[in-house]
Amino acid sequence: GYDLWLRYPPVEADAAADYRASATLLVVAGESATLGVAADELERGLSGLLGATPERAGAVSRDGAVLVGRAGDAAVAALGLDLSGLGAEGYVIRSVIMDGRAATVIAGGGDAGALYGAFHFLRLIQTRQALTNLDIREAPAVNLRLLNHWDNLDRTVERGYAGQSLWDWHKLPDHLDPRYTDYARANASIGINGTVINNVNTDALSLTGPWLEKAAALAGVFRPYGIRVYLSARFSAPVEIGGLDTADPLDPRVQAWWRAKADEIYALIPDFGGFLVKANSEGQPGPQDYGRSHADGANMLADAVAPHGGVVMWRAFVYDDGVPTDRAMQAWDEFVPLDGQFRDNVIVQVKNGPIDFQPREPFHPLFGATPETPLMMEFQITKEYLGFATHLAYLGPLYEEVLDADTHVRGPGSTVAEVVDGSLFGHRLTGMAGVANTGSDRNWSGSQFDQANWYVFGRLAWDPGLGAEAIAREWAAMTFTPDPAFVEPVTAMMMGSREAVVDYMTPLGLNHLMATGHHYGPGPWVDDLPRADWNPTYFHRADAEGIGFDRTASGSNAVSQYAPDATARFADPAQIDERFLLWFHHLPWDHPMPSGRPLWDELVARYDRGVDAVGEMRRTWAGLADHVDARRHSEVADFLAIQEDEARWWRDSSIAYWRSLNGLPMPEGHAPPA
Ligand code: GCW
Repeated sequence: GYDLWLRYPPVEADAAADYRASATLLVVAGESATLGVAADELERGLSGLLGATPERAGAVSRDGAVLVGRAGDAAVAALGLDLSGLGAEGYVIRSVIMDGRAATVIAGGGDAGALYGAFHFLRLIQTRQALTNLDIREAPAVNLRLLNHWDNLDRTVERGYAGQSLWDWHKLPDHLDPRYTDYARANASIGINGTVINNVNTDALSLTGPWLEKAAALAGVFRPYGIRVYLSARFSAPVEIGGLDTADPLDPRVQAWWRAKADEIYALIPDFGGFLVKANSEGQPGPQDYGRSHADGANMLADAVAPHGGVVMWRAFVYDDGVPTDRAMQAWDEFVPLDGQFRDNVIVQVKNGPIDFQPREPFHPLFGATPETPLMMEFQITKEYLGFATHLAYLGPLYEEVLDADTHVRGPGSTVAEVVDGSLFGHRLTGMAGVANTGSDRNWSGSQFDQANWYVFGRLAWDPGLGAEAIAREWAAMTFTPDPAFVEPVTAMMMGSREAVVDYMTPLGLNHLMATGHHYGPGPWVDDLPRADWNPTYFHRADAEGIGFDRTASGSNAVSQYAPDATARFADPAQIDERFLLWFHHLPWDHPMPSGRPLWDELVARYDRGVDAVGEMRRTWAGLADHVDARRHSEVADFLAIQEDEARWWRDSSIAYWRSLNGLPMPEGHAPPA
């Protein structure tokens, strides 16, 4: 699994000849570190796929040349292609005639575009598409396409299920593990252009000289791949490492300290991206400790990095059990009043849903609620609440569901994707972050199929319109084999996998029912945690009469944080999409469902459906053994067996717990759980 989707095994003999005819020569139109790695990747990919390394040449001297370059390179400019509006990261791939010879040109607006184009060209072969009559034009939908690593300085990874941190801090900066280069290649291949290398629950030490040198060494490896390094910043660093007695953002000494710190960082890392900040959330320090607002805190850091072109990504994941309202409401309550108060180089980073990376949540009500403030999406790639690395859950449908959700803020069709790509309110600073699932495991992600979640995050950040299914198909073809006899059933299996997890863990809008702390396995009965808003009982509110969290006007009224049309839809149990039912409503156990069944029977049916779906996944995978090497096949098969056992564990223990409250018999025809 080490090679991810960049395996480049030989294409079938009958197809290879045609491909070879379209890749006889490799012509690099200019010189730069990035063009160098683009050419190396083309050479590596083409020689693997086609069994013949294309000759490198200075000019298109025969049919079938591949020319890679940037808009400004003479050989590219001479073609007179329309390369306007590509930006540095966009590219075109065109079949052209040069000096009477057939060639393919990969032309980037700038360096990164050329590299992305090279990966796209290889992907065409990896997914067995024709190389004739190419007319491809691509540019990314959002500017900041980042991984967020929750990696600690001791190499543990918060919510990481794939071994230790990739960053071997102890040996940095003197030893550069070749894996850093492979990490950069993988990210560049899916358009990721930045990485926040340290945890948002951060240690101020990461901003001290020795650690900055380590960060600079990583930045040096990533730079040719178009990837910038960012750091999580601890708000109280001026006190902890700066010798000040305050971190008050309005104190001139604090402001000066951060400006000097930014200067120090930029001297080491000239293209440093900026800071990510978790403040006044789950015990982290922040501006509110000094009676200041999130805007005061963010702006102070923004002013420090602005002279260098840096940004501040300020997280909106805030909640506090001292606040009497519903936990789902707090971010909106704190940030909407600050709309318009942030500097131009601040972007507020919002989790996809209002609670915390659950198997299913409605979209976060902040999306669309801050016309003056750009918001970036934060998805979780690592599966904290979806069974870690042992449960197979392809997250493409989750990401797509959120991006396609309609906020209704500017009438129907005002999707979350349009908030995030800046088009709804005309923002130029845009972004999407994914909490990484990478680690030192040989297969990077802790399981073969979790690689797909890294992949789909990058692809959707590049183009939210690509579609989770098309991306699954692409990934399966590249990672295993393009044989449709494999790709089709695996794609279907992947596409249903997240819904299976929802069904056996948290059906019908239930959420946050996982066991304490680690969040693995069921714990809906837990009600004795030190903070009320951590208890599963806080979230499901089940009793003898009914189940669900009333977030309508008769309850917390969190539903009012959405735009009126969305609110109307969510607030009415007859109109609401039943996938969100118990998120917004507390209903009697006999509430009639669209299926005609009472709620209790429907709930049990969903648990069953989830367990059955995992059984079906096991059977599908077992039937595909001939298409996959034994090592990867058996690893996936083992994990699916674990998943099936644990899906039953979730179902049976959840049903037993609900019955202890409602005293209801099992629905007709259903045996009591084991
Ligand atoms: O999902 C929760 C996790 C914490 C995490 C926090 C956050 C980094 O359980 O481990 O801390 O969210 O996103 O800040």
